[in-house]
Amino acid sequence: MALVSIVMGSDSDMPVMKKAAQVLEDFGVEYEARIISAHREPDVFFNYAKEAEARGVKVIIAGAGMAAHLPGMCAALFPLPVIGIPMHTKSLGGRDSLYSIVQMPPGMPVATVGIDGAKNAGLLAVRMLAIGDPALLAALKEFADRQKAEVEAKDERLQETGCGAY
Ligand code: RP5
Repeated sequence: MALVSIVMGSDSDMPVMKKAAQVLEDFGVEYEARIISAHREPDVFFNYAKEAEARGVKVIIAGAGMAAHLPGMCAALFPLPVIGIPMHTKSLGGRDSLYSIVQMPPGMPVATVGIDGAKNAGLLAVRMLAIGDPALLAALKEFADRQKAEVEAKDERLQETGCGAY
């Protein structure tokens, strides 16, 4: 049963969105991935978002670009957390997507990550699920320890080689 639903407005969003999927796979979190456009197929979108809770979904990760209404409309129809990912765009550099997603009206929250921030969206979903899952919480702590070790290793290398090696 999918605990997280990843939804995107277009297959053109996939190169970014698959980074969220990768995080969920790394943590062993079951997920589903869908391409559903709130604008181009509103009826399909409505049914998807309305039925997600009954299917057992706990968190929706929604990515969209331009006039990016998909995450906000997910929040309107799905009562549990929605994480929005603004896609980078050619015309406005993703500011259009960011502003569309982040400026939700009071009472209807979307947890918005940075432009193309799919990795953080995946990690935020894992953190939400870890509230009630001690094994997932332990895995998150191990992940943080590994990240720390990677930075320390980079600094050690810098101390050995100096800046010229970069
Ligand atoms: C949005 O419009 C999608 O999320 C995508 O980021 C953007 C462009 O879609 P395509 O024209 O590439 O299908 O709905």
